[in-house]
Formats: sequence, structure tokens, C-alpha cells
Amino acid sequence: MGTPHGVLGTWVVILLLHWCGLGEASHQVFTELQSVSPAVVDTKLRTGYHFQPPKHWINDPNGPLYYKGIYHLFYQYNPKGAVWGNIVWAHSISKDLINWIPLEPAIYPTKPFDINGCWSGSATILQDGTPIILYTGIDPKEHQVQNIAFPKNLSDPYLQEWVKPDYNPIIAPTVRLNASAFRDPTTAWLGLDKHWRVLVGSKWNKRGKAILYRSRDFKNWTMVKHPFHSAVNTGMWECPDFYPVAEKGKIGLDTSMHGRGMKHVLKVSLDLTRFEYYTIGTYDHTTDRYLPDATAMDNSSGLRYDYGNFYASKTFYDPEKKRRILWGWANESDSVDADKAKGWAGIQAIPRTIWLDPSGRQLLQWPIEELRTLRGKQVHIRDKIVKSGDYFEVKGIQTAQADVKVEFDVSSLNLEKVEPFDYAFSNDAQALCKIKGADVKGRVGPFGLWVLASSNMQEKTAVFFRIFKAGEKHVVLMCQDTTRSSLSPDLYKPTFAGFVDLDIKKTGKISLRSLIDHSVVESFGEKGKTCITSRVYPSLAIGSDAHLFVFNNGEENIRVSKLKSWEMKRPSMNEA
Ligand code: DQQ
Repeated sequence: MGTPHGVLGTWVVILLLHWCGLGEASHQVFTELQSVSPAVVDTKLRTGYHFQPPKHWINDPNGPLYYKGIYHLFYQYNPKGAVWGNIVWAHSISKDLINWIPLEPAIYPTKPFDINGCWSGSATILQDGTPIILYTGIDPKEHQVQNIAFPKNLSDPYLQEWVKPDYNPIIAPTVRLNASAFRDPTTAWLGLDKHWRVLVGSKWNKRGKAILYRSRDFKNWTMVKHPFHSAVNTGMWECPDFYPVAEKGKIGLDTSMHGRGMKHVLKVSLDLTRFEYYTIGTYDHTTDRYLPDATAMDNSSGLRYDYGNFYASKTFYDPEKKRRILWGWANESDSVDADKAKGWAGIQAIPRTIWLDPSGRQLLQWPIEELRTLRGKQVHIRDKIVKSGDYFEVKGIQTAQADVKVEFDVSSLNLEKVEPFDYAFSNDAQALCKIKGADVKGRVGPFGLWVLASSNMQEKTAVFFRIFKAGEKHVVLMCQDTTRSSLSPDLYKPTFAGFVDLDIKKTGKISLRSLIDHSVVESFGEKGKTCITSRVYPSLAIGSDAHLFVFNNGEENIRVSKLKSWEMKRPSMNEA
């Protein structure tokens, strides 16, 4: 208790690296902690509509797929405790991606090729419709190897049993590879030559890389000589994901799709920073080379799906609704002691539909449409001015488990007179937001929402925008500030931020949607251009004591053109 704030950040980073990052072959098993599984799991701050098992630790989403009318989600799970360890592939199924039924774990250590762990991987649907799984196993020498698993019974839409053939591993690290940094195979795709391709995340010294393998039969794999893609000083590339996106429209594409009118996305999760980055680029199916567009950076100043607690994500193509869906792990901000006491740690963020922005410069994301089925009682506000330094409460519904959409209108303001943008922060929205927090007055902004706020506002999480002038253009900053989210001192309370690629002078307005769920806030700025997820653990703003406000701490008055907020119902979430 009482960790001084100054060292808290470092302390949490070290902690996170230890629990879930697993640095190089450093996967630790907290044996002494695992017996501390409480009889009663603390439900006070458990999420209501986010994916979570009844208890214990979860991390990466694995091998999401759709088969015979059923969505499957596998995930890294510790069946014995609320800390990382004993990892198996837990398995849940759903008809709507909202209500989930738990099944027995699909893959767990049994064979020499995975005896020390069954780590992350992906699913591929073969041309005849057979789903298969590729995952990383940890062998007796602690080497990371890639294994295959098949469903035992293809007529079972629940795919309850999986078989790991004895010819595993199908890809083992050669001497020229780093055997403790060689993991997380992607979904495979079929080339024009009818050979399969798959990427495996790795690093060599400090250079992060994705290694490409090819196979004719999915059993015998050969490493392709040229590096598929790599970047200096990025460290281990965990959980790579590689897929095509249509240049126009929201429609998703199967991972093996090729032809005109598409771009490709390569996403990597950087073990060094515990954040993810993606590039948009061109993939040449004949030469097997991927070239990121000049606008997309390859490193830690690049594009991110989410600027907050969001890691080890994975997409899959949903053939039923012809869309690509993104799953991401919303890692914890709570302390290990609190996780042990609660009896659970980690959730999956709400699945998001993902597609290319018409500008081609970035991806857009939006919570899957099925989420709307959980909306209950609502309030609707129109045309309300929030004066400089003022705020109002959104009353009439409970807001600890809610979905709120708001549109701010700045069209009548003189945007030529806003604060000048300091170019030193061009690549660091987070640093800018730390200085220009929710209470630091600007000209236009900060304005936005206070969510999970206590009635006296001692606790509140701020989600807000701020507008700057940069030469002839404007810069829009979106922040999610958790520094005042809880009175508890033992938490990681970062300010997360990203820029919003928006010509605010032209649009005259900006929108925000926040999914609030007891201990998580997932926010989508300007229709999914900039997304930020935070885990928060209020000590006062809990249940019916949680409030929702709209605030404006800028000098200019802001108009809320419309606001809608819904109470969210509880789906059936992995109840036995
Ligand atoms: N988690 C898995 C690894 C992966 C890491 C182990 C990312 O396969 O690299 O639980 O969070």
C-alpha cells in the first residue's frame, strides 16, 4: 500500500513486463500466489458486458473464428489463479459475439512440444472449410516452437475437442533464430501459387521482425529467405497480424483474398513498450514482399488501434456478416495484490469492426453492431450550451454500465484564435495530454465527458478533446485521463492520448462514444478514428454511485448538439 506516485509508473511497467510480457523466456509462474484463489470472487468492479471468465487471469485473445453458425474465442488463461502462469487455451462460444458459453480448454500442455506452455496463435479456415489452429508451444528446453491442432470432430459446431498430431512441432527455430523470441503465428493465407504463408513474430538483437514461412500442405514449412518485414530498435514483435482491407467501403476481406482495390495491414505488439502499432501498405503476392506506405511509421511513433490498455490483439474475417473483427486484451491497471484479492485479472475489449478510412491513412474501428442489443433505458439531450468552466450531469439512467454518444459543435467559434500547437509534441500526444490535462484551460477545449465520477467529483475519468492551431491547419487532441479516477493510491493511472485526423474547421463538429463498464472505459473519437481504452478502479464511483457529466474547461462555450446515453444490460457471460 502507499506506493509513492513518483515511482508508481516504473513499478507498474516492471510488474506488467513480468506478468504478461514474458520478456525473453522470462515467463514466470507465481506458484506462491496461485493458491490464494479466493472462495468468493469480488464482483464490485467486475465488468458487466465485457468478455471475461468467472475468475482467474486472462490475456491474449487467440484464434477467433466463425464455424457452422458459431463464433469461437480462445484466449490465454490461467485456470489456477489471477496472475499469469499455467497458460492454456480457454475456449468460449457465441451466436452473437455478445452472449458467451464457456467450454473446456481447447489446448493445454500434454506433449513434449508444448509441455511448458501453450501460448498465443491463430486460426485458419482451410479451403474445404476445416478450421485449424497454429499456436506456440514451449518445449522442454524452453524453446518456442510452432504447433498445429485440428478439431477432432468436424460435425461438432462447438469444436470442443482438438487433436495435436505427433508430427508437431511443424516449425522449430533454427540455430540462426532466437529460440526464446519466436512466437505467435498469424492466420495463414493462400498465395497465388497455392502455397500457404504464415508469419511468426521474432527479434534479432533489438530488431523486431516478422518471419515468413511457406507450405504446400500445411505440414511441412520452409522459411522464406528474405525477411518479410522488420524494424530497428523495436524489440520483440509479439502477436503479429497481417490481413487485407478494401480500399473503399466497410466490407471485410478474407485473409487469403488478393486482387485490386485492396491494401494490407501489418500489426505488431511491441513487448518493449507494451503497445501495438500498425502500418498500412502494399503486399506483392508474387514476391512476398510487404512495403508500408510512406505515411505509415514502423515504430513507436506509428499508428495504433488504441492508445490505451489494449494489447496482443487479433482480427478475424467473419464470413457471415462480411466484416473483419478486432479482438484486443484490455490489460490491468490494478495491483497484483488487488488482482489476487478480486480473484480475476484481464478482460477482452468489446469486439470492433475494422476497415480502412477513405483517406487510406488509417483504419477506423467501431463496436460491433450486436452491442446495440444490450441497450436499455436511455436519455436524450439536444442543443445544450456548456459555458466556459461549466458542466452538467446526465441524469435519469445509471451510468456505471452504459453506452454514451455525444456530438460537440464548434462551428460558430473562431478557430483561428485557438492555442498554438507545439511541434515538439508532434509524435507524442500522451506527453502533451499530461501537460494539458482536463483542468488546464485552453481556448477551445478541454471539453468532453467525466465518466465514472463520484457525486462530489473527487473521482472522475476525463475523456476530452482540445483544439490547437498548427500553421494553416488544426490539430485535434483526444485524451483519456485517469489520474483522478480513484482515491486508491495503488493503481496505474496513466493519461492516454492520440491525435484525431480531422479537419475540424471544415466539419465544425466532433463526436465521441464511450463504453463505460464499471472498471473499463473504451472511447471512440470521431466515429472510430482515435480509440482509447483505460482500466479504472474507482473507490467511490461504484454502481449507483457512479455519475456521468459533460464538462467544458475551455474559454469558449461549447454546444452539445446531441447526446444519447443508454444503460447497458448484462449478457450471459461465461456462466457455467
Ligand atoms: N502472451 C503470450 C505470448 C505472447 C504474449 C503468452 C503477448 O505468446 O507473446 O501468454 O501478451
